Parts: sequence; C-alpha cells; structure tokens
Amino acid sequence: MDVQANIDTEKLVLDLFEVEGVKFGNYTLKSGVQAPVYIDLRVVVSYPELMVRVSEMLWKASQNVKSEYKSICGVPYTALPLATCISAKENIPMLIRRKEAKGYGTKKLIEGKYNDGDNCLIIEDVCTSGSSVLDTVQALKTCGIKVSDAIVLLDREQGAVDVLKQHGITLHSVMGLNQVMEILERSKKIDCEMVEKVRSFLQVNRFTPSTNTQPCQPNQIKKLSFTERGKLCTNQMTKKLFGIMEEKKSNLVVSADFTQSQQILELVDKVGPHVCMVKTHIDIVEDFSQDFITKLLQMAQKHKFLLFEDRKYADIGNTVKLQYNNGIYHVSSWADIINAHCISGLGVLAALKQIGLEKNKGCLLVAEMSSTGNMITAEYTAATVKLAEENKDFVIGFICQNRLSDDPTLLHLTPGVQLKKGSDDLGQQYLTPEEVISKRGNDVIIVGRGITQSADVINTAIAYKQSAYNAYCQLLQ
Ligand code: S5P
Repeated sequence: MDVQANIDTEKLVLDLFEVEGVKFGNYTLKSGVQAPVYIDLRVVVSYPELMVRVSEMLWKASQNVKSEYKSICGVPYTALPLATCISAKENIPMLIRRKEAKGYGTKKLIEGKYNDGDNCLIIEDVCTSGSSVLDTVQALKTCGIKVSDAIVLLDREQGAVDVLKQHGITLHSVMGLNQVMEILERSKKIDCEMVEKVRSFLQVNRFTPSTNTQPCQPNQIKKLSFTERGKLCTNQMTKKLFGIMEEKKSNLVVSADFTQSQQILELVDKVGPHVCMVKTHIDIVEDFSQDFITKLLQMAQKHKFLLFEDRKYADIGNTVKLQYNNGIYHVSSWADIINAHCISGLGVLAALKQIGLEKNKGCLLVAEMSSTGNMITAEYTAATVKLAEENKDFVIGFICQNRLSDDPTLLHLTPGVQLKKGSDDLGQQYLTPEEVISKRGNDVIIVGRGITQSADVINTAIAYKQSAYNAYCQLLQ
C-alpha cells in the first residue's frame, strides 16, 4: 500500500469510529452470537463527504479486478448508495437488486439494463461470511448475469474470502478488521485488551466453505451419459429414471396442472410417449377419486413414465408423515417421487423416508426456486445439497435452477421453463430449455403451461423434448 493510501485508510477508520460506524463493547449479533465489535456502516449516508470518500476507496480497490465487467451492483441496502456514487462518478452502469419478498407481480428481481452473460462487479460495505454477497450473486445469476469479483470496504476476516472463492468469486477489500484495530489502538481509541478480545473472537467465529455448495459450471460437469450415470446409482428410483430418460430420449417432465381429472388423463395420454415423468398437484384436482389414480397408473405403465407428486412437504416430521401416507390422497401408494422443502429441519426427510424407503420411492429436495423474490438463500441451498448427498438412499436429486452437486447420481430438475425466456404476472420466471440444460448444466426440464396451454400439446411436447434432449446430447460431445 502506498503512503497516501495508508493515510486515507487511517483517516477513514478514525472517521468511521467517530460516527459510530465501528463500535466496541458487548453486542448480540443477528445470529445470537455475542460479539465485542459491531460494525454498521448504514450511518455513512448521514455524512455525505464520508460516503463519497468510502465510495472512492472502493473504486480504487476495484482497480485490482482483472476481469472485465459491464456494470456494478451494490448489495442491498447499505452498499446501494455507495454503488450509486461510484456509478455516477465513474460513469459505469449500475444494476439494482430488489430485496423485497415475492408477490410483486411483474416487478423484476434485477433493475437496469443487462444482456445474457454480462459480468457484474459486486459492491459491499462489510463482509462476514460472504452470504449477503452470495444472495446478490444468486439473484444476478437467475437473470443470466455472471459475477467474478466483489469489492468490500471492510472484511471482518471471518472467512468470507474462502467462502466466496469456493463460489468462483474473488473478494477485494479496502481494509480488514485487524488493520482497523491496529489503527484504533495506535490512535488510543481502544486498548490492547479490547484488541485481544476481538482477535480471539475472530479466531473462534470463522466461516469455512462447506463442501459441494458451488453451482458447478457446465464445463466442469463430468460428461457422463444418463445410462452411465444410471449404472453408478444404488438408488433404484434414480436408476429407473435414468433408464427411462435414455430409452425414451426424453428429459422432459410435464406438469399436469389441471383441476379436472379428465383433463389430466387426456393430456397425459397425448404427451405420455414424450415425457419421462408426469408431475401432479393432486390437491388441485376437484373430482379426485381412486378411479382417477387407477387410470393414471395405467397410463404410466402404458407410456412408461414415472409419477411425481409435487406436494413440497415442509411441516414437522409427524405431520408430513401423515400428509404423505394418509388423508384422501394416500400419495405414498401411487406417487413414485415426491419432493420436500427442508426448511423445518431434518425431521421432514426422516419422516418421509420412514414411509417412502421401504416402498422404494424417491424424493427430490427443493434447493432453489424459479419464482422472483423467493427467500431461499445460498446457505439454505448449500445445506440442502449436503442433506441430499447424505441421504442418497431416498433422495434422488433436486428441484433447482442451477447445477448444485457434481455427484453424477443426483438429478437436477428445473421448473420455470418455456421456449421463450420471460415471466408470468405472478412472479414465475422462465428460462429456455437450452439455458437450463447446456448453460446451467441441469438434467431435466419441468414444463407446465408451456405445454398445457398450447393448442397442439403433442407437437409442443415434442418440441420441448427435442430441445432439452439435444442440449443434453451437446454436453456429451
Ligand atoms: O421453483 C419451482 C418449483 C416447482 S416444483 N417453480 C415451479 O414453478 N415449480 C412447479 O413447476 C410449479 O408448482 C408448477 O407446477 C410448475 C411450473 O409450471 P409452469 O406452468 O410455470 O411451467
């Protein structure tokens, strides 16, 4: 660091301390952990001169970024004004990530102009575990925007560099917490006892990269065919599905989201020869009967496809067990595959497994969603991937938007697919089959209205099937 940079950093640290952006004492963090240091840079918006200085130092740090980028994006909310200052001063386009929850209709997840494949530089104020950066990265990725670098003003030095590195992101920081403490100790703002306290806190409270959390790049995926992958499986349901996919040359699942059983049966009889699986939402069927299930099972046999009930079990273990096995639907008696959100903990999977395992059923874990503003975080996705990898006797893969595991025996099924990229008016977002399979490296597309609302369901299903299967074949070359 040059002399001027040292002077600037020192002055900035003292000013941040002065305005209580950095505080020492006894604080309870969001996580419930007691910490001797508290950093909250939201306060800088009340000191415009300081805000400009912070943004200038962030910009200087960005000079070390080697990759080219088209735009910058501040992690909401504190870094938004910082990114704005940089954008205005340096004349570099900015993107805004919406942080609101779902339900905002057509409002986009990312505001601003961008093209598929653009690289975007992330701006952040403080980094602890890197999870906020990853949330923004994930939102950008959903829109086809790449991220290779992030700039942070203050790295708390608790492991964010390694966590982000595992996700292919280089973190550049203006300063680290140890440097901040040195400056404050030298300036007699804090004593050596406090410095020691913070140092041991940082040592104990470290975040380490978890295994297999990184969405794999398609070029890193082992180029194994469905047949080869099927041979590696010990889970009989996964093996069966790989077999059907290869035999029917179809990695297409149709989502039969109709409310009348007759509509479902008619659809399934038409598209059955072209799909590897039919997905149902059995609780939307208004005239449900055992006879309907019998006919559905007959169709499954006739056209050789599996049945996937998209119930997304998410309650405590005891409840999901009853939902899966009992009620009027008796899902476990007919559905080959079900899915679950593991939001409520390990009990969901344990309970479903108690019922499903001995019936040789399979389960998909919802690791990512297609809807805008969904609240799944990068940590949640990573924990879900770990759970899947530890329960491969019952879990056959994921409902996801990106390839999440490089384990060839786990399947990646992606909903939110239409022949044209777009969205509906209730937050559903669509990617094309090529994007999902070749660019993102997933295995299977799930298509609902793209087929069900078409005037010619058979030929439309064929078009989806060919487009997804060709994309898979291209990956093998
Ligand atoms: O993230 C998800 C997960 C699922 S399973 N997004 C989804 O859209 N789904 C389901 O896929 C959804 O419940 C619906 O049945 C189907 C997509 O339907 P489409 O009409 O939008 O293609």
